[in-house]
Amino acid sequence: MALTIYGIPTSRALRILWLANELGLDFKYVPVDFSGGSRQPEFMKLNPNGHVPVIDDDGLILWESLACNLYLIKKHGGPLLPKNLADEGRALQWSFWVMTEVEKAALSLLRKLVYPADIADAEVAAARGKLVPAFSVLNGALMGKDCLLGTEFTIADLNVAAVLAWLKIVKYDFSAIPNVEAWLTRCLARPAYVAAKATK
Ligand SMILES: N[C@@H](CCC(=O)N[C@@H](CS)C(=O)NCC(=O)O)C(=O)O
Repeated sequence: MALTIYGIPTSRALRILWLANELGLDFKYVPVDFSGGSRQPEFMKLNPNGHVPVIDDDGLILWESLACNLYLIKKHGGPLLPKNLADEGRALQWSFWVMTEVEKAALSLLRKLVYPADIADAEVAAARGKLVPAFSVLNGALMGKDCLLGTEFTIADLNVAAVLAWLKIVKYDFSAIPNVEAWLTRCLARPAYVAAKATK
């Protein structure tokens, strides 16, 4: 078995499981949770940061979920691979964008839902304040387009949608950004995503 994915579908491993399904990869799934499992000494030999996900691809150990996805798409190619260098640049841009402009704020809203006592209302307000301008950028980028790089669903869409999926869980109000809402609904209806969520 060439590829092993460590993590669980309720963690950021979901993004990698989603891509592996899109690519039709044969992989081994090792469920490591984030409430202790990722801090076990054996696992920390794979990722000294103590986080999931991790992949082991024929002996190459990688962590950082979106880096794993950018590696896997480049290795395996297929319809989700950007078609030229400019589009590859755009895919990198959107992947870094979602990590830096969206992920932390989205996680605050998700954590407020799951651990309400741990997250102050001020943090939630700050998170919402950060998301509004970021989503205005995304909504503009999706104006008149089915997908971030044009008409085809690519790794750019997968990496961004995988982060925004958390906001579906918290029932974030997307009504002011209809392009984002429609695009996200399409992305999350993909069979590979639905199957990834059910990984056992
Ligand atoms: N930037 C990293 C973040 C990894 C991360 O924080 N993973 C969480 C689960 S989604 C985790 O392992 N938390 C448990 C811990 O840090 O002990 C990535 O995208 O892979």
